[in-house]
Parts: sequence; structure tokens; C-alpha cells
Amino acid sequence: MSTTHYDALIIGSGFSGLYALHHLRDRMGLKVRAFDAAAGVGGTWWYNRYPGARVDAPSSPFYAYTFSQDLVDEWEWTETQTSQSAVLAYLEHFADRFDLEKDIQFNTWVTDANFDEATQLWRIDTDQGQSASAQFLICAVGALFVANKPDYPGIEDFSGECYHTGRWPHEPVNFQGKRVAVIGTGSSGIQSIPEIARSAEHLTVFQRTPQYSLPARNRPLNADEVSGYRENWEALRGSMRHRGGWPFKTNRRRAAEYTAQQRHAIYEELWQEGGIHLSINSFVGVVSDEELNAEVSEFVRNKIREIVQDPVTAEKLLPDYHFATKRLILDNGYFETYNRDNVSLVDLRKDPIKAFTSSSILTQDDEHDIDMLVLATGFDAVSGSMLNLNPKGRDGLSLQQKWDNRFDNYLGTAIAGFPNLFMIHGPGAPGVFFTMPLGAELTTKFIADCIHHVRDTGLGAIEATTNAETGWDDEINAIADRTLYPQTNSWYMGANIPGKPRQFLGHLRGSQYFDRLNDVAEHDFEGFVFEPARS
Ligand code: N01
Repeated sequence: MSTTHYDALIIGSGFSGLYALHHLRDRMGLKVRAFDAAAGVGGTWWYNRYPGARVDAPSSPFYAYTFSQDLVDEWEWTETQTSQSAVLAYLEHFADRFDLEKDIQFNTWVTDANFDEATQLWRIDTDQGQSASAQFLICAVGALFVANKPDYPGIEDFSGECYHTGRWPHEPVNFQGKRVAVIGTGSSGIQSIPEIARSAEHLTVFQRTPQYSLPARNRPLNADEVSGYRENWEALRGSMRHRGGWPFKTNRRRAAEYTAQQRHAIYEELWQEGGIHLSINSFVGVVSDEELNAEVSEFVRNKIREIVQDPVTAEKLLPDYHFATKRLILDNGYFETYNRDNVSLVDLRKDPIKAFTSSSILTQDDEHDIDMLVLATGFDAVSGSMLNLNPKGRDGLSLQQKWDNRFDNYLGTAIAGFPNLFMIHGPGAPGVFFTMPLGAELTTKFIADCIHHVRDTGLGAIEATTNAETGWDDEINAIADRTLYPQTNSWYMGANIPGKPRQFLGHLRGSQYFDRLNDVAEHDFEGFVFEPARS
């Protein structure tokens, strides 16, 4: 089998892979090839096309690339909370505008990636029977890609339609006249449940953990907003970079300086405003101050009690963990959906699933006859897609071996023993705690700095040290431990996957993180070692 040689190989063509291809090819002049298992660009946005899928953060126009004023000027965002189809259309436009598709091979699964110490090259093999080599391997494999499917006894015997929200079919799914079960109430479940309920004959939601969800208050963008962000783009972009990914001012109010009544009025105002404002704009310390967090938690629980008419159902929907320490969800009528006659809720903590039959779900107390099963059960997040790829580094050490009980890496992007390999949105990077498209731009800039350095100085390889990995791990934990996040079982902690190591998977201070990347690049790549070129 012949091997085609490139300067860099990229795996994935979602937000990060597309940007990396553009930057490395068009700004650095490298010969680059990207691979994607999907039939088109989009990554997460290609796969997650379940009904109701929308960006679950403040979106238009900030959940988008920031680097090109032309792109900002020519792309029309229409709603405040962008839909999946609009994000996908935007990414298709981006790929088209920068002529990226000619360098992406679709429908191609990378089956193996090996570092050859003699040549200092990465070699990949694909399920299409090809191989390719390059000095640099960029893993843009997605933080939310590997679907988590529950293994309840008999689930394979269920003979009705069955879909995972993260692998939704491209053909329309018809819920009409069907008894549908949704398992899972994370962002995907909470976004899809109101949509499914509208046409299903009956919808039964199987909930393991009740969630805090805030009203998204999605609405059309008006012309003044659009011209405003276009005219001020550079300033907004700067704010995003320095304010944790979003350009919003966050309030520096201290809760203790307000009476309980005043605080309640502020929560109410922010609830009415919708989006994530209740979390970021009420008082300093919502996710670190236990007392303040308890008060906001109770405020949201009271909202749920107000919205949901049946008190028994409302009670089941009340979350009891610290507010915002699982991914905060933005919904469009989620709690209201439980006021419909065709929707019922099963609390799996009281009435757990025992097994499936070909046409029903058996819980401890009941049998639920269903025609369709929707698994909104999430992902083996952040580390899962890298482990799926399972690259082999020095001495043939596989990533699965290296990450057997901890996802050791440096700066969320480099791994000791895996020279010239870079991750975008890897464990320990800000990922979902920052705006992912801007995060991809900034991480790629750092990767480009590393590549420049290696090439300009005629070196063969750059590699993180194990000491740097240990220090990085300590840094991530120190930041997380100052908050309430580690106290909650969430996918941020790896707690959603049985047997997964418990480790906080993100850097909570995105702006500080990107300053750190710049610092490392400016100070002789502290924490990395270099190897002279072998040939
Ligand atoms: O997945 P999740 P998701 N039996 O892990 C439950 C991003 N996102 O796909 O909480 C029964 O959040 C699980 O229960 P529990 C976003 O960052 C973005 O919804 O673990 N239930 C939970 O309720 C988000 O955070 C967008 O107890 C089981 C649910 O399934 C991330 O993706 C849209 C179970 C999984 O929730 C993941 O969201 C959607 C089992 N065996 C998502 N296993 C956009 O921006 C799991 N659950 C468009």
C-alpha cells in the first residue's frame, strides 16, 4: 500500500478541524489533509440533528468563528439561539468560502495512527485502505462524539425504532401516532422532549437526574442588533477573548450587600431575561459559594413548582445538586411540556429500569409499552473520542494504555510520549467552558506556534514532558477545587460513564488558559522538549 506524505494530518472536520485546516494550509502554507467519517463537514453538528437541537449557550453571532470580519459581515444569523441546521449551514458556507472540502476526505474512518520514531512521522491508516504520513497529527475529534448507550438487559431485543440523539438519522423521523420513550434529560433530552411531545401520541420521559434548565427565550435577531455586532466586531471579539468566551459584562455584585428580597428581585429579572444570565450575571460566586448557590437553586426549583401544574410531577423534576455544576441547560418550554396530557415522567431513582422487551420498558413498578426509543444518554465526553482513535506513540505505547486511569496531558493539547500530536478541546482544555469556535481558533494558533518553531529551527519533534503533565493536572484541579463542580456527578467529572476515571475534564478559566498558551509559546515552550531532526 502506498503512503501519501503531507506536512500535517487533521482528523475531524467540525469547528476545530475546519479551522485548523484553514489556518495550517492557508496561513502557514502547509500541505494538509483532513479526514472525517461523516459524509460532510460539521462534526458534532453533522451528527446531532435531533428535533429541537440548538446551541445550548448564548449563540448568535458569538458561537461562530471570530477571525474574519468579512465572514461576520456576510453571514446572516437570524435567531438569538441558533438552530442545528443554521450552524451546519454556516459550517458548510465556511468550508465553501475557504475552499476546504478539496482537502478533506469524507466517509473515511481513521483506523490507526502510529508514531514512527525512526522517521519522526505519524502514519495513519483508514478503512478505505489508504495510508498517509505527516510530521504533525492534529486530533480535532470532538469533545462530544462517542455516544453513550445504556446496556439495560434486553435493550437489543427492542424491535421498534431506536435513535440516539447524537447519531440522529438524516431522514425525517415521524413521531405521529407513536408511543415514544426518551431516556435522559441532559441538554439533548431537554431540547428534544418539547418537540417530540408536540406530535407523539404519548411521550414517556425516563429521568435519572432532574436538571436545572433556564428559559432560552429564543427570538429573532433584529436589524439593529445585527448591524451593532458587525460594526463593533473587533471590540466584541476582544471581549470574548478576555471574558471567558462571551462578550457579556458579568456583574461584580456581592450577595451579602443585598437583602433577600432584593436578591430575589434580581434573580427574577435575570430569569425573565433568559439565557445563562441567572448563572453569570446575578452575584459573584454562584458556582463557588455554597450558600449563594443554594439560594439560586431554590429559586429555580420554585420556578419549576410554579410552571408544572401537577405537584407530583413537579416534585420529581426538582434538582437537588448544586445549581450550574452540571452543564446548564437552556430550554424552550421544557417544564411546560409536563402540563400536556400526552406526557408522563418516570423517576428512575424511585422506579429504575429493569429490562427491555421487544415492545416495552420494564421498570421496577410498571411496564411501559412503546413504539419508539430515543436515547438522549449523552457521550463519553472529551476523552472518549481520543481513546477511540487510540494513537500509538513512542515504543508503541497506546493512548488507551497511557490513559488507563488518568487522562494525563499538558495544556489540554499535548501528550508526553506522543510527539508532534496535538489535540483541540482535549481533557484539561476549556472546551465547553469557553466558546468552542473561538477556542478552536486560539488553540490552533498555539499549535501553529509549535509547528513554526519546530520547522523554523529544523527540529524533528516537540513533546510534552511528564513533569509538565503533572503540573498541569495540579493546576486544573486547583481551579476546579475552588468551585462546587467536583461535588456533582456530571460528565465534566467523567461520572456518566461506568468505570471512567473521575477527573475534572475542563479548564474553568478560558481566558487565563489562552494567556497561558501564549506565555508558553513566548517563553521557549516551557514544559516541552525537542528532538533534533533525524534526517
Ligand atoms: O448528554 P448528558 P446530552 N440510564 O450527558 C442520562 C452538549 N450539547 O447529550 O444526569 C438512564 O448531558 C443522564 O442522567 P444523569 C452540552 O454540552 C450541546 O444531553 O447522568 N439515564 C442525563 O440525564 C451537553 O452538556 C448541544 O443521571 C441515563 C442524560 O442521560 C453535552 O452535549 C446540544 C443513563 C445525558 O445527558 C451532553 O448533552 C446538546 C442510563 N444508563 C448537547 N445514562 C448544543 O449546543 C445517561 N443517562 C446543540
